[in-house]
Parts: sequence; structure tokens; C-alpha cells
Amino acid sequence: MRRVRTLPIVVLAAALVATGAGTVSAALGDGDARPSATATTRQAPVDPANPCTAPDAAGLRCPDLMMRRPFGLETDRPGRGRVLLRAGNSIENVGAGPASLRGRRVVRGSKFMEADQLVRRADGGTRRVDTAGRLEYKYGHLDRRYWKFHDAARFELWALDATGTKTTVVRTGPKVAYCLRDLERTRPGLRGTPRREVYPACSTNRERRAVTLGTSVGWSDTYPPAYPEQYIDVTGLRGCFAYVHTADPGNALWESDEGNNVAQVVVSLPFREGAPRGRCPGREFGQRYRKAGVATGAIDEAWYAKASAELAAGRGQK
Ligand SMILES: [Ca+2]
Ligand SMILES: [Ca+2]
Repeated sequence: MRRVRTLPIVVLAAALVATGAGTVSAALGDGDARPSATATTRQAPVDPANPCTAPDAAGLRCPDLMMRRPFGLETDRPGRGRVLLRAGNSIENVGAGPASLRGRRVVRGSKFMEADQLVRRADGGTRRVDTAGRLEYKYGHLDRRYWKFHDAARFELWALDATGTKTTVVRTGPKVAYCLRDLERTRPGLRGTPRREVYPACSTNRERRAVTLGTSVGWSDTYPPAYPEQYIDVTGLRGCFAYVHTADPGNALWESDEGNNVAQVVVSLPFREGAPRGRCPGREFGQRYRKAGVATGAIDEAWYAKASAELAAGRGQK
């Protein structure tokens, strides 16, 4: 039977986001050290159903998603007075095993699949775990549709008070579905990271009845600011805000650490690229994403080319 998550966990997670408690990655450097309990500044919400934190979790090689700090913020004016604030995001797996979902279509013709999580066991096998996750056949870059992880990430714009504390969500971004793939090996020194990608571009085959998504240890799925739906509509807003990215906001994927999935920057609106946060108070956290070519769009072209070549060669995810 498909498990339904309990409300208190969702409420607790939301409360932690609201208080800006996602400070794990702020305490870490940009090296390849795996997050440890001593690096955290708060206790992650405890879910008794999570096999990755259960008493027998030592037998599993669980994933751990982390969100890099929103990067490459830029204003986009598509017309009719609208103002979009774009940002890139990078969903990284810093755990001990791959973050992987196996979706299967249960309703013929549906654009959704129901997903189980494939958790690597210490003995080399795989444990299939029920989750609330879904895959969605969703429009993306290269003007194509892909099988993606629905609710893989969330973009939120929070109002800040005079002390820099988040008060209310004033806007959200349209994009929630992400591929989960091995695009960049961002932590080559992490134990257990494969040298070569294991999970290539997401499948574009509408007819598939099942598909497996994943991001390997030490790899990241990165989305440049220019990709479709990588924005929050900030039309008409003025003042101080937190631009927040959260990985796996609905907790559809079990992780060894559920408390390090949030990253944020502070922005002053109207947005100025030379002084993005102006004089606004408030903390920024999440490890910085450093890659040459963000501002020039060069990484966009590199990722387009990589995905395009994989799909042309028939190497998409199966
Ligand atoms: Ca995590
Ligand atoms: Ca999770």
C-alpha cells in the first residue's frame, strides 16, 4: 500500500524553513567532506518511517541531497510589464549511495508515474522502498519533454522583516520537476563517487511505461538560470526578500540527512545585478556554486550540448 506522509512532519519541515534553520551547508566548506552531525546547527526532523535513519540503516547506502546556493541571479523582462528573477540551482548528492527513483505508469496514457526509491545496500544489492514520489512527463530545455521527478525542488520568495527573519511566502516559482541525473561531478573526492556518469539525460520517450532516474554520489544535476521556468515572478515587488531553493520539499526521497536541503540568498527588489541584496538584512546559506561561464551563458551551452549528444546517441535513461 502506498504510504501517506503525516502532517506533523510536513508542518515541522515548513517551520524549519520559515525560521531559516537550513544552515548545514553554510557550516561546510567547498571541499568533499561528507556532512556530519557535528557540522549541523540544528536537529533534522525525525521521521520514524525513514529507512535511512532507522536502527538498521547501517546496512544501507543512502543518498543525501543538498541544494547549492541560488546562483547567477538575473532579471528577465518577457513583456507586458512582467519582471522575472531567474536563478540557477544545483541539486547535489553528498550521500553514501545513489539518489534513485524507479517510476512506473499505473494509468495508461497518464503523464505521471508512481515511483519507488531504489536504495543501495551495503552488500551491493538494492532495496526497493515505497515513497510518495511521482515522475512527470514535463517540458524542459532543448524544447523537449522529459520524464522528471515531480516536486524535486521548490523556489520560494519570502518577505523579510527588519531583522532579516523570514515572515511569509509571497511568491513561488513555477518549476517543481527536475530530471535527477549525473550532469556534473561536483565532488570528485567524495568516497564512493563514480568517475563516469551512471545516469545520463532523462528519457524523452512519451511511451515508456517505466523509467529510472538517479544522481550518483558526488554528482550534481545543475540548472542554469536561462533554462525554462528557472524563475520567480517578482513583478510589482519592492523591499527585502529571501530567495529560497529547497530540494525534495515533499520528502519523496529518503535521505540520510533531511535537514540540509535548503539554501537561500537575500535580494533587494527591484533587483540590481551589481548589488543584489542592497542593504537588506538576513543570512545567506548553502554552499556557493562556482563555475566559470554562468554569467556568459557558456555553461548553458555546455549542458545543452551534453544532453543533446546523449539523447542523439540513444543513451537516455531507461
Ligand atoms: Ca539532504
Ligand atoms: Ca528527502
